[in-house]
Amino acid sequence: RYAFWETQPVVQFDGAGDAQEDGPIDKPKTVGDVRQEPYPLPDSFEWCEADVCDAAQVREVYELLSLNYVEDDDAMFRFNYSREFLQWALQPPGFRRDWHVGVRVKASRKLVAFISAIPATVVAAGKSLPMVEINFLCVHKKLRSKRLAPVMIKEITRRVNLCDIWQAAYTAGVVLPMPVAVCRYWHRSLNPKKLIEIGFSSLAPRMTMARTIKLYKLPPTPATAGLRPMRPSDSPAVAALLNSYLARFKVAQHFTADEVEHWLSPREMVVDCYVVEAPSSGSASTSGQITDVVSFYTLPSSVLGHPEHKELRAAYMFYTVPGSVPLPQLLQDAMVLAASKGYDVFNALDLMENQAVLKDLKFGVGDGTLQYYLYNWRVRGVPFGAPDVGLILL
Ligand code: YNC
Ligand code: MG
Repeated sequence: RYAFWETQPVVQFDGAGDAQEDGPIDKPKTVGDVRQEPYPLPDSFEWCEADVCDAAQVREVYELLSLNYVEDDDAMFRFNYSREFLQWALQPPGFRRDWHVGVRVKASRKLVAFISAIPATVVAAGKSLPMVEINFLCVHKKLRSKRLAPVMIKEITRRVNLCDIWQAAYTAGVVLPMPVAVCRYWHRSLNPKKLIEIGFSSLAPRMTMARTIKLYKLPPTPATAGLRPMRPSDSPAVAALLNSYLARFKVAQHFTADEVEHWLSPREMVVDCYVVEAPSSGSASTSGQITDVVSFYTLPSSVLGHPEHKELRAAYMFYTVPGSVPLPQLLQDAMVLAASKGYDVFNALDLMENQAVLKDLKFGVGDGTLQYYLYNWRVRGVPFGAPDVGLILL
């Protein structure tokens, strides 16, 4: 039973409406129909906006998340998004500060909960829609199971609806009504010794540490000739390449050149992006034809209660388009670059074309699944398979 989710415009598990056309689940509304006042919070709490440009405020969000956000099932690791990462993740083109919603304790001013929305164009089964992506929903551990999350979800929905946006995409490790797709994380050891020491992985039967280290050893430099960091001036060419690639998936994001510049221009310890540029006779200041893109983002986890190791340094595969180079080589090059920068593990979902190549690249499947959801949009034929997904949320 889902006391809250059964009241929301999402596809329910009972299968009602299976035969209907793709489209909104709620009856059409206008901005004028939207409630003007914020939803009420329990008496001792109040809403706030988090200005993540402000060093003190982004630190508050950082601290809330670093102590209370997503952990693995055994509570050994907890995501530790950096402040620079949060500033990047929350401020793409068209972001709104009133979509960075916090809850404070009135008396102490302490930030105890957070939820965010950012604008994005999402294409679902051929229909392109202005949506938001919801992320970083977090309630302080001491305030769990008090039904604060449903109020926060209703409040952010209200604020998004006031901007005439009626659909959203989100992912979660929990199963809710009703996934449009289910993906799995795969993990590729870069520093197997540390991963075994912190209990992230274990020594395989009949394997020694020395043999394990040798098994995962990568070449010192990428194999792809001409692979170079993406530059902001590549954004229009990368956007064209990326959008034409993403068009083959049933659920995908669509990017403007400005969005590509934001999401893929390299940022130290936040996002790395490399491109292959076809040799051209043009001048050096303008980019020629971009044929391939590979990117990853940086999301460390805190190692909980380990005497020696405090942090697991993880790279997560981000938008990647194979062109002149096959996907396995591009991915391997990304891993080579990540290994040389000191990451411990390279993670990838089994979405897009990854499923077919992960095993050969020595990835192992993780436990748990990542569910993809759409709010107020029905799509026939769901759940889609992971290879139908061309959307990566942070
Ligand atoms: C979750 N992750 O089922 P029912 S992912 C959505 N996403 O409702 P309470 C969730 N709903 O079953 P707690 C959820 N987890 O009665 C739980 N729920 O229908 C549902 N964890 O609320 C749950 N971050 O406040 C139940 O639970 C109801 O105190 C119970 O708070 C939940 O960011 C939470 O995993 C997750 O901080 C905040 O456990 C808390 O437990 C926590 O009593 C650790 O809530 C961190 C964590 C979630 C990461 C994420 C995506 C969130 C998507 C939210 C949905 C957006 C809908 C679209 C809105 C815009 C629409 C437009 C236009
Ligand atoms: Mg609660």
